[in-house]
Amino acid sequence: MNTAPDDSQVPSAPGPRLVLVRGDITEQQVDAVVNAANSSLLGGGGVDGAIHRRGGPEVLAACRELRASRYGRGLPTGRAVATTAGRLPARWVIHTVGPRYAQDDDRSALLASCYRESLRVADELGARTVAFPAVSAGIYGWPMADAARIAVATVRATPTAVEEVRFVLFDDRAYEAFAAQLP
Ligand code: AR6
Repeated sequence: MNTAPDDSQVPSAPGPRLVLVRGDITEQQVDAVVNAANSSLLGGGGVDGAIHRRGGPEVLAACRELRASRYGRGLPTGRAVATTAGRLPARWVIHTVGPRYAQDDDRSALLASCYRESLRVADELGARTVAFPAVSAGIYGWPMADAARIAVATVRATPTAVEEVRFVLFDDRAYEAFAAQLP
């Protein structure tokens, strides 16, 4: 009799529960909130501006420290790094730098990397609940339907101990684009 283990019977990790919320990411009570940052880590508009405004000076101070210690040339596109969440109702902010959309250059691997790297950092922190915005789909111009497809597919394909991934969508258009990716 063949007693070799049957891979098909090894229970595989179920992966995080995917939740959609229409709202403001700075109001989410989660372990980690992901920021759609830029390489400078020094703030900007959109989600980045809202996170720094609501998180307060502690977040900026932590970002400046990262610039001084590890990212003098800026955080590369597709990477992620964590700081305190300051006054946000979360424990950490995970800053990731999405690619700018370019019609003549396929940068989707970099956008996927933002989600994968953010989950890797979340795992290092021990975060169990993580809120993501639609990275790159605002000021960086990524078409929303494609941004949603990459976000959901990448989170589904990434092994992680995170139990809940919450996509926090600011408007109906974003919410519907993400909803179209879920059963
Ligand atoms: N909560 C949830 N989603 C939001 C919020 C919020 N408070 N505010 C905006 N959105 P963006 P990007 C949505 O522009 O495209 C900054 O200047 C927004 O409607 O924040 O990655 C950085 O410093 C859109 O659907 O991020 C960079 O320079 C999505 O979040 C650059 O913008 C992402 O929009 C990054 O651009």
